[in-house]
Amino acid sequence: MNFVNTEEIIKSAKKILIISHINPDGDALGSTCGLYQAIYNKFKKKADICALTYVSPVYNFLPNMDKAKSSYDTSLVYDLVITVDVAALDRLGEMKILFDKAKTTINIDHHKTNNNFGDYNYVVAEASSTGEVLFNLFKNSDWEIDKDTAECLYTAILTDTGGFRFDNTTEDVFQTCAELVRLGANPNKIFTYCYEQKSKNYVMFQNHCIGKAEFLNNNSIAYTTVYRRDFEKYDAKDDFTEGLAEQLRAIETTDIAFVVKEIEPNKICKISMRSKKYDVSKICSIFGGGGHARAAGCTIKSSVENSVTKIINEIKRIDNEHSGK
Ligand SMILES: [Mn+2]
Repeated sequence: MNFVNTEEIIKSAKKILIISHINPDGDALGSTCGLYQAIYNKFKKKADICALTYVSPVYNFLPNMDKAKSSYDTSLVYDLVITVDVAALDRLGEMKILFDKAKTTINIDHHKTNNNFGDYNYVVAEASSTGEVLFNLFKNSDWEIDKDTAECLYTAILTDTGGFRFDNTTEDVFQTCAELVRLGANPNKIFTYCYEQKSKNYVMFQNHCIGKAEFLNNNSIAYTTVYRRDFEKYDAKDDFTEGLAEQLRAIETTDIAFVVKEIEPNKICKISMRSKKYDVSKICSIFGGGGHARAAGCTIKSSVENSVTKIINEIKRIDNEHSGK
């Protein structure tokens, strides 16, 4: 896969926009900033980049991150809009209007469910990350990967593989990252930026939530509840709950871990669920949610207490089916 079909389009486009999904993660931002740099190096052309809505300050270290806009002019019509790490168009949020109006669109992604919504599509489901897809596109098209681009792509791959731990951590990932390090990406520096810039409040909030975890079924089910008052106490941002379910899953006896997060008291809760062997996307789909087998989520319109009861009942029901009870 290479840019043979689209190089002329990128070259001739006067106004280019690079966007990713809302609430962008490391892959989304690393890919956005890396592609910006690569297009600049190749064509001496500055694209617009836009990142909505909650953008973690953790990624401020990325080259070109200072150029990312948090708002945009809806009257603009771009010659070319390139989406990176966008599985489906609804993931663009309000930025979809700019995609819809664009003269030409290019879709670069690695989600299996991507339905090739662009005029030109570079979707590689086997790739660990959009950063890895971009790396191969740049290599195969003889585009320069300078130090800044390498740092962006390395960040994308590092974060989407969970720090080289998830099952998408392939030999290709290490080959690619070895080359990115050769090109100037500093693994320790990037790791420190991505994973060791936590605020005191974040760590204390996570400890608080883990500290009140509950355990059921011989500790095979682990869960915790997070109320609005917990958020207020630690001045917690919405993403402070990230990683809580993984911490509970990491306990040796845990089969299923979940976190119930109060969104609106007595009305709406968000649930994130993790497992070691069960397909928790099935449990979440009962409540209108979904996701992957080992990581899924849903929203329940009820109080925290009722949500916990509903989920535990479903887990027990599925557990009984498994054991033939
Ligand atoms: Mn990704």
